[in-house]
Amino acid sequence: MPGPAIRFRFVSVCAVTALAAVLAAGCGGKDDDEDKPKSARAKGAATEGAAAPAASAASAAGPAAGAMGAAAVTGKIVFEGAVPAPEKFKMSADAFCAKAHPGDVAKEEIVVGPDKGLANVFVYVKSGISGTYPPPAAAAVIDQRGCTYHPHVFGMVAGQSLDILNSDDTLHNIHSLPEKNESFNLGMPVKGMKYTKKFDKPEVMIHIKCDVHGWMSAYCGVVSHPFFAVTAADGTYAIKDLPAGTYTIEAWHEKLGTQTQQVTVGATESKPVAFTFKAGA
Ligand SMILES: [Cu+2]
Repeated sequence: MPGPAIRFRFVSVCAVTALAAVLAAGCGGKDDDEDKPKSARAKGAATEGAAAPAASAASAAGPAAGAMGAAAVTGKIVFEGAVPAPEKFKMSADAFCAKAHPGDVAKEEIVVGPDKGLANVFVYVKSGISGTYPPPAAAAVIDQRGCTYHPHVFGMVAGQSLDILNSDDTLHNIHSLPEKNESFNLGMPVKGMKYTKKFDKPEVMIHIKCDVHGWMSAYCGVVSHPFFAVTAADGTYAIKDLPAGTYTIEAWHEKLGTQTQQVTVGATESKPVAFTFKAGA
């Protein structure tokens, strides 16, 4: 597919964004995803779900479409040691937010559930995946609701749409702070507003914040394939539909850093990979 048409559309989007938003940081006309030709992505879409013989199909046309499989990596991530008391704050700076949360609010950072399960850990296959995976048609969603982000930590496939909602009757200004992707900075003054954005390149993690409410914070992991998960309140996660292979699994936590482990799974195997995080480690 020709590059110029894509670039023209990209520049137009930036121009519209600049008019609509306070600032369009990063709209500098960078080339759009040069290493993943559209033809390869289209090919991936056509064969997604099939047990494709990935490696042998690689040719001058580009990398082969990635296969979906029936293996899984699952586990529980725990916090070891005394759980630090969460920092507390008040939302009194904004009447709407204060009404939604009249008392002290605990910062959503180190969230430990029953049996020491650590929530909000982004777990993904860091290496070992071959082939290309087109982004899913369905958008990921982040909602500004009750003056917090829902979800607080989430994952996306590069190129997937992100629907940004404001469910609050107050102004939010959602501001992404990527290093490899285009930034956005969008004022959303009206309840029910929606923007749709994309991150085109893999990047773990992208911080998202609100310029109006300093306590609002979220993190988005963008990967080149669909093999990621976020731990639930009890610290458990599951990465499913993996092809057989040997993988490096990385677990990321916003305050506790990252850890990696290697795992090998057969075609229909499900293997546990557990991580333990400690404060100050
Ligand atoms: Cu806000």
